[in-house]
Amino acid sequence: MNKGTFFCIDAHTCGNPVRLVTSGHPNLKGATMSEKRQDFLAHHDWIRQALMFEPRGHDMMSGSFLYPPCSDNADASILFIETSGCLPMCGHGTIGTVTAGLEAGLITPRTPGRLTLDVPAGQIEVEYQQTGQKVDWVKITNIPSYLAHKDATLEVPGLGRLTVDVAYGGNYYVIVEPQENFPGLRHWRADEVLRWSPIVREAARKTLSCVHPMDATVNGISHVLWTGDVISDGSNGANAVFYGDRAIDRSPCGTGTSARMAQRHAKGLLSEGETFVHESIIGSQFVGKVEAITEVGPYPAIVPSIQGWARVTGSNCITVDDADPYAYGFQV
Ligand code: PYC
Repeated sequence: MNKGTFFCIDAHTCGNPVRLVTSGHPNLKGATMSEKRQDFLAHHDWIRQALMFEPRGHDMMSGSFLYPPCSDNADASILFIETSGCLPMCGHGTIGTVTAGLEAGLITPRTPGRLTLDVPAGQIEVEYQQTGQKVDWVKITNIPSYLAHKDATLEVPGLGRLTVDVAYGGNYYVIVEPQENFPGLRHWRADEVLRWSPIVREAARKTLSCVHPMDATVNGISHVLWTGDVISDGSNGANAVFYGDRAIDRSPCGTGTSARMAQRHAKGLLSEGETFVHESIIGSQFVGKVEAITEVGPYPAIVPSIQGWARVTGSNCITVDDADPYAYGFQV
């Protein structure tokens, strides 16, 4: 039986995939995107599994659905999907969704060049530049980001002791700077990042609790951000962000860049108004900036922005049929 047919626009943001699903949206219960995210995970998660996992997707696949705004002041809402679940916020996903959505005429801004978007983590502001049909760049003013744990010690089985920070930028990140048991990003191969990241994440989850002070459904360390030497001109920092079970972000990671700016600001390494050009494992760049200082519950926080670009690579029509033993995907 055909369970669903999904039209999609495929794009990438600075190298990382974004699959904007343009049909087959489930009706989601809830007044906010946080509530709708919970409803999607409880009742419609098969759609994510079918569209993100192999054979229709792959380890790095991520995507989104556009929904009508939840708030009176917003233009639209985004639900993020990826191999690990539905992220509260995704920076590269937003840049790709806005680019593909505007170019296809699926988003109608009330003010040209600006959007207000509801996402599960809260509300974000977007600025963009469009030349003809093409979107040149997208800048997100992200939700407030903060340092949750500073200089925590982890005993990582097989690797040894690591000193790490944990910061929130829409998801919770363990941030690992070069040190005795980690020589730095450019001294490790990608397969070493893939090998150690789940072990580091598990060690961090065991000892470092993270619950968002304003929304307890946003909790738990989901990503590991390794840092190291830059390879691209103009970069102030480099990262490899691990997410899901075996993915390294090809983009510089919007929520990861926000988390790293919050970490650096809290440690006195980045000031209000300063920019921070962050590069990915492949050298692609986002321009980050500390836009303002704020608070998240008891935590001093920043309002970060991230600017990057996306390109549409094509469109496809995906069918999910129960008769296919791999209708809901698999992971190896
Ligand atoms: O850009 O925020 C991001 C992101 C999260 C996971 C992969 N990319």
